[in-house]
Amino acid sequence: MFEKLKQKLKRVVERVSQKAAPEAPPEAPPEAPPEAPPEVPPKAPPAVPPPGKPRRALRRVVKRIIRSELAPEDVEDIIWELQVGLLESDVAVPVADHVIERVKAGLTGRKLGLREDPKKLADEVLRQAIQEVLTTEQRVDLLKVIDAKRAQGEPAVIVFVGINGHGKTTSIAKLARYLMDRGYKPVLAAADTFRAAGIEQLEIHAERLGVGVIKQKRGADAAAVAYDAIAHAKARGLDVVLVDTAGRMQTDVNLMDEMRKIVRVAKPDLTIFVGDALTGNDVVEQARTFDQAVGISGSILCKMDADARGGAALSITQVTGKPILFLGTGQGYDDLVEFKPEILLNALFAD
Ligand SMILES: Nc1nc2c(ncn2[C@@H]2O[C@H](COP(=O)(O)OP(=O)(O)O)[C@@H](O)[C@H]2O)c(=O)[nH]1
Ligand SMILES: [Mg+2]
Repeated sequence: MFEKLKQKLKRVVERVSQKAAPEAPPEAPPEAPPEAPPEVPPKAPPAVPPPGKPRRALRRVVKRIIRSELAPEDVEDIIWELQVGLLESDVAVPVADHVIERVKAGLTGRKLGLREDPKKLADEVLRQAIQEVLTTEQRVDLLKVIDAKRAQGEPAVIVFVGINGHGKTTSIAKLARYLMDRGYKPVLAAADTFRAAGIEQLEIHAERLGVGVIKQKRGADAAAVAYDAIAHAKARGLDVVLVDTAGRMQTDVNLMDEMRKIVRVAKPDLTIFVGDALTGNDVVEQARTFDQAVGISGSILCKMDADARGGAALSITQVTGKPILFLGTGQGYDDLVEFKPEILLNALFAD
């Protein structure tokens, strides 16, 4: 998972260690005279870090660091590499900025103790910054929500929204399995009435899982299907209604109107955005659009098994302010992982 971002972060950690290395390389040139122009201007970094230059600048600062602490301009240099790394890994600009601010604050003025390992310091500062990005004020405990409804004798209603092909139907099937494994009784609502294949796909999953599915004809009113499913769940004493919906593009006004209507009628306890991690920054924009239209409670990020860059996972929480609930890690029913920031952190910082 996240090989590229992992490599970038590793390099940043190495840079910090180099800067803070206890001995200067013997071939280090003398310190530049004060009138010499700075090689890495702090305000306007070059579009691409020139090879060689940062290294020379780095050697010069090494001496300073041995005596003192990481000065803002030294940090600036490290940060530049981190910024490029984050953006190349599809981390959204405001999120990259946030991580960078935290790393800057964490590194600037840090004095390394004699026994302190610079690698550890860099690791710790980066980890903390990323952990912050992945932590939201709002928390969602899916099972608690369902239990609370069950205590009232009502089914919990969960509506899934997101673009076609990104993993909604598959995630619903996985979640049905997850809930059944924990003793809950779900029913599926085929409210993706836009495509006949959408209904059939859900039916196939339902049959394999041994769970009920409520459907109408293709083109039927999606909100009516959700309504039927809720009535069915109440009548049968089922615990959870998982409502599949149509996708299309998030810019589609009709789609957003349809989602609003479903939400108005079904009054979901949770509205979960399902996104495809492979689409990078796009998925973040989609989550924001759905959140603005219907208000999402959190996200499921699919195809993490194939996600080489990892930016989406870092961005989506920060941009929407809503937690990631699960990660989709494959096409099987059991390929659903409860999200914890540690999962990403460990994947990113594993050796
Ligand atoms: N590798 C992988 N494929 C996934 C994952 N989630 C969904 N898919 C695949 O993505 C495709 C589209 O998924 P689907 O659930 O139909 O998306 P929907 O249109 O949003 O309902 C299917 O081929 C799924 O098997 C995942 O976590 N990993
Ligand atoms: Mg679908």
